[in-house]
Amino acid sequence: MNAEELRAAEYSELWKIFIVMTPRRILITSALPYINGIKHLGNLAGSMLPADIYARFQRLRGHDVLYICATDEHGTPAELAAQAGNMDVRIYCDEQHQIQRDAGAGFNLSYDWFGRSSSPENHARTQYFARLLEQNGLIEERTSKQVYSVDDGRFLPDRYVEGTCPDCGYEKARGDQCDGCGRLLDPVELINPYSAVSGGRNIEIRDTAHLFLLQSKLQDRIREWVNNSHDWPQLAKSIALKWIDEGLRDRAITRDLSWGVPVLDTDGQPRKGFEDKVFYVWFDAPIEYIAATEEWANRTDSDWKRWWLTDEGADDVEYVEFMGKDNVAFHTVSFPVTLLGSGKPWKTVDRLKAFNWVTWYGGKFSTSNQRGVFMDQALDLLPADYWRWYLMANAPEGSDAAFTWEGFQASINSDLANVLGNFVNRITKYTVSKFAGTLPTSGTPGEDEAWMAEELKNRLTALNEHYEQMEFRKAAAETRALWAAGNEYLTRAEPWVKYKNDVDAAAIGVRTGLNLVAIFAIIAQPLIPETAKTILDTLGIPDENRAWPDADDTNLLDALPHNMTVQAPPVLFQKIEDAMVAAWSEQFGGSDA
Ligand code: B3M
Ligand code: ZN
Repeated sequence: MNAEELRAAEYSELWKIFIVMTPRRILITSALPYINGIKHLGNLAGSMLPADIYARFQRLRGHDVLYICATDEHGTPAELAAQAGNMDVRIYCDEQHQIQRDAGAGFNLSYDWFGRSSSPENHARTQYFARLLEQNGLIEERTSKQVYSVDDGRFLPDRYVEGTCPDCGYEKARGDQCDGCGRLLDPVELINPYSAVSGGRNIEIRDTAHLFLLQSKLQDRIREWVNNSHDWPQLAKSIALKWIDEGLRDRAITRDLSWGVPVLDTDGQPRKGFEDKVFYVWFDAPIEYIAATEEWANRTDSDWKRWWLTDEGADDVEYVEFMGKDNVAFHTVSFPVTLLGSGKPWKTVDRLKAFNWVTWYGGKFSTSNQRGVFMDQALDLLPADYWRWYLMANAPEGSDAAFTWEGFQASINSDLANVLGNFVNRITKYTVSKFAGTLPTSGTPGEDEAWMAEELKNRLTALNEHYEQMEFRKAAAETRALWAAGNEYLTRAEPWVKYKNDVDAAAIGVRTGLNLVAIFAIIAQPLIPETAKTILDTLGIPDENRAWPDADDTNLLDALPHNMTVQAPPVLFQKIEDAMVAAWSEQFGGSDA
């Protein structure tokens, strides 16, 4: 046996932290980011980041996880952004997809697949659902009134038209929504409408045909389905029921656009009267959750049906969705109508985690006004772990949460640099200097170790519960509390004081401390994966011994192989100085911006 094999063998003897159980199968999706432009930290905190953390936690627990996301590429935002940049929309999407993919990788988002809603798979799957829904009498062609621009020679759907909001009088309301009061609009409601493309005010309201999804017919079915979902957090359920109580309205699922999924007949030819129309982006976007899984399966020789069709093995899948609160209605009403209305055994969401907003000092993130930090900029300032930690410690769960540089600075300097960083450095450096870098074997556990073991058991149990409940703010707080308990333990055990008279008494403190370093890094993996890896690599802990610890394991504080060699990691966290905060406030907006 070489040294490494020997090490691994000792662990399997000593570190019995694997949970023996039948793995759960957990399908995770986070809302698909729009293609038009890189996302800001608020978008990240309200969908992709918590989904990643939950995926990492469940993988470390030994479960079978599939985490799927994609760019949402159709609709007017994509067309308009491409036009503004004088680009072909497909090339624009290719570029933007790559940018978002790179940003996701930079933040260590552990997607199993990051797809594209413009994929052939999604085109085909969207046709499939439209066909079934029509066969089942849930799609109907209706004539509807649309805004037509004589100057542009075209209809102006959604954001193609702007004008004055009929409700609040805001003069730059978009056709689909007013940014002044937040109300959802129908373009024909706008007062003094003008074309967002040409500015032309030569506007008429014309009749044209569209496909309508008859959501009203599924009202009872959807209510029953929502009522039967016991695992939805409060925010999601209340939003869903509010929509259902207001009565589900039939809605147009096609648009007068060229970029999107074309409306085809059963023979695959353009449907008559729909040659210049495509499906509405909110119809095909959620279908991409399924289609992205197909994209993944096609490229990895995997089986996607066992994740999505309950008669093909998906009956034991737990499906969890993450999103901002503005997306909840689409996921609790519209998408379920598509799935249930198809009449096929598609998997529907089991647990839905919705988030409030991250604000920028209480206001809005804004690219044009230079307020707020976007994903690519953040990584130019500091490593991903700093942002991941602060965004989750301050997650917008019970209410909106403000990003402030001052809060960020305090959280990083206190939680990461002082509480975790110092603990790791103190104990590893001490081992190197006083115990020749070897984990000491002498000494027996006493009162202090019993206290620590009890803390560990209780806090780990609580931490598991917070993660299972998808309470990320509480999970971060509990993680920090566990690190803080480690510091408290060292204050009680005082190995550096005892060393002078009783090396064995110091040894037990150091051994316990080193085991805590390993456990603290292991449980930090979902939140700050890079730093956790640095710590575990320096300790030389094999990958297979980095799984989530079992709170009931009584051997946790003496799991590391005796006599293993230990090094001190480099400084783990750089403190954020006042001067940095001042410079960043200047650059990105801050308290007095
Ligand atoms: N792209 C909206 C958003 O980014 C939308 C989500 C689609 S999820 C299927 O907020
Ligand atoms: Zn308004």
